[in-house]
Amino acid sequence: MGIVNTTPDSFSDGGALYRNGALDLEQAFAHARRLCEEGAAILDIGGESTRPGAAPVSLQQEQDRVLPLVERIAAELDVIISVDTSSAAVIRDAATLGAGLINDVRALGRDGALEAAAATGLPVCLMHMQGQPDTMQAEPLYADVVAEVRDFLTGRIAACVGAGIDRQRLLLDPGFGFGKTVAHNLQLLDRLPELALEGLPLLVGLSRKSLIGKVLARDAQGGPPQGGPPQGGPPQGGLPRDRLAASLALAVLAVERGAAIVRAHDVAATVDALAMCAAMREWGRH
Ligand code: YH5
Repeated sequence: MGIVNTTPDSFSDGGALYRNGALDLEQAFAHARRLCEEGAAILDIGGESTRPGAAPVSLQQEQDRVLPLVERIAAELDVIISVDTSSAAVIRDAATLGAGLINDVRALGRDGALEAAAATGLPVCLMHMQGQPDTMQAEPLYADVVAEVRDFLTGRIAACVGAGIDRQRLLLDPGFGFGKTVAHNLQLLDRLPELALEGLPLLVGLSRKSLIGKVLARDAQGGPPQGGPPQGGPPQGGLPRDRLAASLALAVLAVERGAAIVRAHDVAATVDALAMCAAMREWGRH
């Protein structure tokens, strides 16, 4: 799953898709096409920044960013379109325009989202998050992170099924970096197989995330990093573009533990890494 982030504050690649403060549809589409050429089977289109400390966007802004791009990709590229949204209106409109998957970091928890998703008949990725994006990294706290994520996902599966969404249409995601310390993230990754509830496919998003910067200790002070990125300053733990090698390591570790879908910025490199995982899996069958 290749990431097409359309938010101007995304320090990973979103900013590059902007011209004169407005999303450049041509640039965004060119980026999407490149990710397809690099081997993405799914493109994840997001218009709300959910990185730690991010400010909320208006519905109108999100619609303006996401919907034209969904329409254009559906018309021109042979790829599954995932829409990274929590909004009922965006879920409905994106489905009408050709989206094939709903990816919600709030697991359809917002008003009307459950009903909107059910009405589309599309598959849904349910992700765990503790808290809200603006404050979630302040003080993540769990008695048992794996048990809490599992209980949350169990509850959201029940809510989806209750709203008429087919069980077999659900995907699960532990939500790496969403209200989690490095230790929480590593424990979730290590025990990923325990999260494949009811045998549902697991999606993981680890690409370029802050846990990498923290583990690699590329912060300016060289000391053990604390908290989230300073407001307006460079992200803690080195530039996200320096996180490719570590992102690939995490993708391989996740697939080894059963992840079915890897959400990634660097599609070509990730496809190569996962091709080696696939070759090893084939070998093991003989
Ligand atoms: C995810 O894990 N993540 S948006 C912070 C970064 C780098 C990247 C500090 N949407 C997920 O990609 N959807 C996002 O560096 C997602 N799973 C699913 N299903 C955050 C993101 C990012 C944040």
